[in-house]
Parts: sequence; C-alpha cells; structure tokens
Amino acid sequence: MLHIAVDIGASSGRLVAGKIIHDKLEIQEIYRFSNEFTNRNGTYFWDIDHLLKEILQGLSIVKSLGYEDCTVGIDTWAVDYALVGSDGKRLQDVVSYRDHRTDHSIEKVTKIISKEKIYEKTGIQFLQFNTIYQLYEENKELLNATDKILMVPDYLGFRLTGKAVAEVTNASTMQLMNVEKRTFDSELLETISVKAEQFGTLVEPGTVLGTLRNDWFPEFELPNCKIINIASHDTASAIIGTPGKGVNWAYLSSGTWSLLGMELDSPIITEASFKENYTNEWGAFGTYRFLKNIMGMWILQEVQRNLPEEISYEQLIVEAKQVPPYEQLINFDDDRFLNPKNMIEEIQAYCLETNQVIPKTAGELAAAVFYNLAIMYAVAIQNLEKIVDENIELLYIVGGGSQNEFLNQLTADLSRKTVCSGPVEATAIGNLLMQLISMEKITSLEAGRILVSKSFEIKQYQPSPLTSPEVIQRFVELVSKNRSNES
Ligand code: LFR
Repeated sequence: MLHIAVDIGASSGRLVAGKIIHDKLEIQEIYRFSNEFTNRNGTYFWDIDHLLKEILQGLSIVKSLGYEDCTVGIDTWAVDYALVGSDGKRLQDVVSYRDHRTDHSIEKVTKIISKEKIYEKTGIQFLQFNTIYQLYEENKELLNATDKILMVPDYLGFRLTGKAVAEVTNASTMQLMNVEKRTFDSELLETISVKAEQFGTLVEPGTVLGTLRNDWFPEFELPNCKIINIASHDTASAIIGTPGKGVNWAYLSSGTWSLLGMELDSPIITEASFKENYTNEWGAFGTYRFLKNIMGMWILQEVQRNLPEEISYEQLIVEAKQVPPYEQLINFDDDRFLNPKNMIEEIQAYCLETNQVIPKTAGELAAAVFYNLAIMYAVAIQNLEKIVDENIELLYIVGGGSQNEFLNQLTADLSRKTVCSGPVEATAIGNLLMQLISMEKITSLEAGRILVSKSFEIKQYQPSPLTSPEVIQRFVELVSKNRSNES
C-alpha cells in the first residue's frame, strides 16, 4: 500500500508518496502547490479552501498513477484554527498567526493570569500568536456560535472525513493544555471564554482518523484513503524524521522558522527555561520538543520578496559569501521582524537605531541574515546545554534550510559542534513514519530513525577555527540590553 504525506508549510504544500523497498524508505514528490496568507480589509487570512482543493487534486493524481488504496497523513504549521458551526460550516476564514491582532495580547492576557502561572501550567513558550492569544482577540459572538475549534490539519481532516479531533502535538501549541494533567486547563479556558467541549477529542499520533468520504467530492476521481492522525504539527513530524541516535543530540528544523532544541522524555519547566522562553511542545510517544523558536528563513524570504530585482536563493548565498563577516549584530527574534511592512527597511532601521553598518545590497542583506542566524543558533545551543544540563555532541539540521552549506558551516564554527545536515524532507518523512508505525510496518520511533539514516544522505560539518569568537558574547549583551530596556 502507498503512503502519502500531505505536508503544508507557510509558502507551499506537497504530497509526498513513501514506500519501504528493500529495507529503505523511498519517497517521491507527487504534487506541489503554493500557499500564502493575504491581506483582506486589514486582516491576514489563509485560503483554506484552496488548500483542501489542492489536497484533493494531489490525491486524484495518486489515483491516476494507478493506486487504488493508500493511507494519508496531514501536517501543517501550528497555532492557527478554524471556527466551525454546529452545521459543520466554517464561520469565518482562517486568520494567519502573522496577523497584527495579537501584537499586544500577551500583555492583556497576562494581566488576568500571570506569565509565571501560564508557563507553570503549560510549559509553552510565549509567542504572541499562540492560539490562546488569538482566541482571546476573537469576536465573542462568533466564539459563542462555535461548535468546534479545529487546528488547521484537524480541520482539513474534518473536511475529508467528518471526524473532529484535536491531535496532541499540535494542540499543545495552543498554550491551553495542562502539561501535568495532559488535558485542557480549565482556568486558562475560562480566561478566554472557551469551553473544553468546543475542541475535538484529544488523539495521539498513530491513531486512525477515518475514511476519506469520496462521495463528498464527486468532481475528483479519488483512491480509497485511510486518514491517519500523524504528528500533525509540522515541527513534530520533522523531529520524528530526524535520524538522531543515542541521547546527546540536538536538532534544528530549518524552514520558515528555525526550531532548535532537544527531544526529552519529560518536560523542563524551570526559572531558566522560563527566562530563555524554551517550550515543551508535545511529541509523539509521550516525548517533548524542548525547543526555541528562532526567526528563520522567513527573514530571507521577505528580503528576497522586497528586493527591487528578482534574485535566486542560490545567488543570494554566493553574494553573501563575498561580504565581510559580522558587519552588524541583529536580534532577529525581536517582534518587529514578525511581519513588518518591508523587511529590508525594518533591518535598515534597526541598524540605524543601533549605530551599525547599514546593509544595502542583496549580498549584504543576505550576509546579515546568515551571520546573525548562525550566532543565534550558537547562543541557543549554549543556553540549551545549560538548561538541560547536558553536553550536546551533534546538531542535526533538517528541512529545506539544511541545504544551505554556507550556513551549516557557520553554525558548526560558531557552536563548536559537529553538524549533520539532512534529510531535507524530514517533515514529510516523519509524517510517513507515523503512518508506517500505525500500519505496523515499522515497530518504533527508533526503528523509524534507523530507517531514515539508512535511506537518506547525511552530510557532516566539523567546526573550523573561529575568526571572531567575541561576536557571540557581544550578541548576548545586545539581547540582554534590549530586554532591560523593555522591562
Ligand atoms: C513551523 C511552525 C512552528 C510554529 C510556527 C507557527 O512551521 O509550525 O513550529 O511555532 O510554525 O505555527
């Protein structure tokens, strides 16, 4: 039987087919489509009906290739949701987490319930776009009329099967789940006037959601599909698809976001993890993704979009290499870079305000992004080692960003760690592994990771001597100065 990963990111989605052939996992991209959020009357929305249509289009291609039966898993980004009425119809379009409606919501909600208490209950990092803040800003009439609040992959699954669930790897990113009780926290729900019954049934990855209702989509020729609840948060799938071995490895899932952390068996909720804003997102098989969100390739994608002339990603890397290193220190995790009107102008304004060299050319801008991302990764690893109290031996970089050899080497140099890069398709692979585990074709997460390391090429980078070791300390000082100015 064929297995299909539907993997949808902020800028594109695809259907990737997977099969075990001669003890190796073979994957093939069947269909790719675009995704974006657009501004309508001042609000940024995703086009969820477009995504549903594209999934069906992709599945009809699977059928046209001669496959009658398959399993399907759907993963997307986290935190965003659809509001569904009791007639099963969506009450409004899905708002994007980069919308500005939550720019000040953390302050508002934490006036009702303290930051410390929210963190103690959930162990989840404070990001202004977490579902808790989005729901707080939601129109109350709409919320009252809502039968089900469904996260994006759960909503897509609901449209395909009629079954409403809340898959836990994604549900944990709402910042509404009590990590000790492993269920919704009633006090947090009360704070935002939402009831537990308004969510789907909590399900673990690996369970079966249901059968695709081919009869609902007569315009498409579809195969028979069993839809599996995989780890539906894309980052959760990416970590499943990371071929880490033993205990002392960390990961960097590099795409629109850079997610850097470790897989743990139990959450870490301490003063230090709170201060550094580390999160404990729920993973498959009771694991936790102890990680930090770092503003990733989004910055470069936006720079690229705002440049006066079109220039490829590869060319940006070539030009960045010609620029002197560490010309400016920029804390890209500042909320001002979340969704500014124009990323290039925002970077330039930051450099002007902080009396630094202003990057102007495409190469200078790309260099500013790469050097600072590498510094941010190195700082995050240092903090991670301190908080977890472990010495990290290997850093696995997976996802689209792992193809950037220049950034991989910089990351090895600055972090002083051996870096392993690949697979590029870790998210789709993790999605497929959960399907294979659910269908009992592989026995465990560990067996899945061994299969990944046998099936895909992994490159290694060793740290080379550092020319400017002081940049990390200077960056840390800059961030703590910003923090004390804020408080
Ligand atoms: C990555 C990701 C991150 C999440 C962000 C917003 O695609 O899922 O893990 O923090 O998008 O949902």
